[in-house]
Amino acid sequence: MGHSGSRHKPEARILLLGLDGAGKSTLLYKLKYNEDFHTVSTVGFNVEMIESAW
Ligand SMILES: Nc1nc2c(ncn2[C@@H]2O[C@H](COP(=O)(O)OP(=O)(O)OP(=O)(O)O)[C@@H](O)[C@H]2O)c(=O)[nH]1
Ligand SMILES: [Mg+2]
Repeated sequence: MGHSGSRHKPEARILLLGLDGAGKSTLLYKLKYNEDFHTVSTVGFNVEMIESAW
């Protein structure tokens, strides 16, 4: 819900699919925190919400 005058921001749900060790988690946390993370192999899956300034 937005108050009058606020612009609706489009939302997207993105699935990132790749082989083990392809760099999916690295890319996800780079996009979210703009930092290089030391990752460990993901058990299950990672879900993050990212808000862009666009
Ligand atoms: N050279 C290089 N290494 C990368 C790049 N992206 C990630 N890596 C390295 O690749 C390794 C695996 O990265 P992850 O992000 O954990 O890969 P993942 O796809 O999430 O792996 P799983 O969780 O096992 O499926 C890590 O050691 C990263 O530092 C890249 O662009 N270039
Ligand atoms: Mg991973």
